[in-house]
Amino acid sequence: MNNHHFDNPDLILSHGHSNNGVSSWQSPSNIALIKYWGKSTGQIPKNPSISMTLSEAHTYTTVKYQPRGSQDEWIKFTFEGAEAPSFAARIEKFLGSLSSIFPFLKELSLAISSENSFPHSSGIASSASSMSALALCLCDIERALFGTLSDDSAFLAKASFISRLGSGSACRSVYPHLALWGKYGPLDESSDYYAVPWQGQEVFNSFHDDVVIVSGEKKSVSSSAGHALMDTNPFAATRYQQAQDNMTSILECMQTGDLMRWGEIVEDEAMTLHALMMCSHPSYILMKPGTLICIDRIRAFRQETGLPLFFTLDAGPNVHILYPDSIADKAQDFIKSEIMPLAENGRIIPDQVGIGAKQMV
Ligand code: 2P0
Repeated sequence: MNNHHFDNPDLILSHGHSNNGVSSWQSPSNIALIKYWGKSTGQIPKNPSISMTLSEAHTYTTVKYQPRGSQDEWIKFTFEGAEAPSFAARIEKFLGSLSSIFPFLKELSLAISSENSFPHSSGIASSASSMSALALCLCDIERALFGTLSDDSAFLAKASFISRLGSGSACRSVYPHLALWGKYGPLDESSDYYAVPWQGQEVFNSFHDDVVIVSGEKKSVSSSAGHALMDTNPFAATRYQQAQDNMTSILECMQTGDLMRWGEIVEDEAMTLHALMMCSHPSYILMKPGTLICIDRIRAFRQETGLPLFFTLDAGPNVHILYPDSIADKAQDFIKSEIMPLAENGRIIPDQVGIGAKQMV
């Protein structure tokens, strides 16, 4: 298994067929519990990661395709109803890079439209949901035109592989509940090239993730730049080993349902991610003062109540509050009274673990 595994020169359209069609997919965002931070060329992760698939935060993408005439544009892209040249350029580059995997793309003209369920400038990353939605449409078009990928797990593995090439974390978005990406020795089916589904105790299938928007500003250092800074981080080797060890522990917790130990690992991963940013060269900080106050209040609440309510962080200042559905009432009372005042414009986006991507047309 390598990067060329999905290359297929046979996927060329025969002339005389109409080959018009449409594919629409909704694909969610995901939140990493064990973080992907550091990669080699070709979006190969330096360590395995595992995430919860969300449901409310998603991208809805439609791709209409038809045979391309000599005068036709290759790709027309609209985001939320308007032309979006910076996204269009990224998508065109991405699709151009897939010519050996989907040779038929050269023969088609594509009208791609995309929208997000979550507000723009909310600080919620959209590359995972948008790249996975597009990848699912492309695999679906292959399936419609060539009758390939009829097996659901082969379809999702290829969609995950293509998503990864668009944005690493996107490869985890296609599966329900939990997805593991990156070679993890004890799990034979794990791969650096695509994510695989993972099933824990039932409690993890309905976990809440309320996202506290501490700041919706564009962040000062992109994730791509952040990954690159791991190459010179003096703690990199220790970090990659820690991720392996944390993976072993968290999978155990998800098999036994040990929520308290689970939360300790999740918070350790969030803190490590941001500590790695702070000790990069050059150093940078993505947390804001409000991030730290949220963390303090979450830990105090847990200490006082003994309830399993935890935080994690993405590569940004916003705080993801994680708790099982069984304590939703108490958790939400706490969030409303103690956390809401720290959110920008009181904005907290409630989300919950979901069932993964869905075909719409
Ligand atoms: C993750 N993040 O595991 C980690 C933790 C953010 C914090 O992967 O360069 O947009 O497209 O592969 O996936 C964000 O980086 O980076 C990310 P690329 P991506 O979710």
